[in-house]
Amino acid sequence: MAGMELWFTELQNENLTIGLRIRHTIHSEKTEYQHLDVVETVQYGRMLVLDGCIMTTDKDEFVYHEMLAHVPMHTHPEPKRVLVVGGGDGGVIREVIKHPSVEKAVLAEIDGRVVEVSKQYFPQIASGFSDPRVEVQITDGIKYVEEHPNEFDVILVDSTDPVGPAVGLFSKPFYEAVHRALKEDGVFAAQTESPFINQDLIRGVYQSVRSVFPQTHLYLAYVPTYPTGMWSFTLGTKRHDPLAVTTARVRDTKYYSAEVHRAAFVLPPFVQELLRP
Ligand code: SPD
Repeated sequence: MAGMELWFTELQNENLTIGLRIRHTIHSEKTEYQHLDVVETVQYGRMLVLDGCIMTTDKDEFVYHEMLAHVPMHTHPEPKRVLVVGGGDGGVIREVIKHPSVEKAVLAEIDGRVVEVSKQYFPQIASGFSDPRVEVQITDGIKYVEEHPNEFDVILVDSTDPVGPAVGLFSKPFYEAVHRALKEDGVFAAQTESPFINQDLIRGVYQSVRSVFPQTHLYLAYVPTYPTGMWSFTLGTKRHDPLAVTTARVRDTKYYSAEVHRAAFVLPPFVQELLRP
């Protein structure tokens, strides 16, 4: 109909939405675990949506994927074996394998349809899946972590929001299992939502990770299509100090740099306040 506009609306909480004008729906299905949609937006290109929540878009995906991958990867001096829990679209794995030291990168994703749909509709995000160092395991990430003690240099958790299948990925028993799955100088990082609307979650995750790892840090990045735009990541490390990073080993990035790495740990007072015990 002439003049008709289509809009996608994500209900971010009961008082807040984000709306994007869309051209059309490209793909829609109900997988074993969730509703999965791919839509073409006017502003951000193709967008992957799981259970009504924006996961990634062609135009801003680099911010989140680079920051979840490169901050912990640079914190480790020579990451060889890396595990990504979740992240079925492949964006984090694509960044991980930019590090020449990586010998093996495992993706443990519960929903195989996310991997397949991403390969089909987001080829530049999923490009890492064809790298021979990458192994995709369609499995429960929690179980995978529990069954692989002392195996990884870096573990990254690219989860959906903390509802449904992702709830266990925000729990202390999971962080204890991650600690066991890491080698003696391992580094862990997870996406931990927005400091504006997920304060209790950030507080809880930070204190849990802090009770498991000798060093815990929160860092921030700015993702336009995520609720409020300000996004947090929580990093736990057994030995290496993320604040000691002075040079970027990977240069093929659009958001990450050594300067951005250090600046990401500078927290506004209201975020520092969330981390007080
Ligand atoms: N509210 C959005 C949180 C999404 C975090 N994971 C996104 C997956 C992208 N690889």
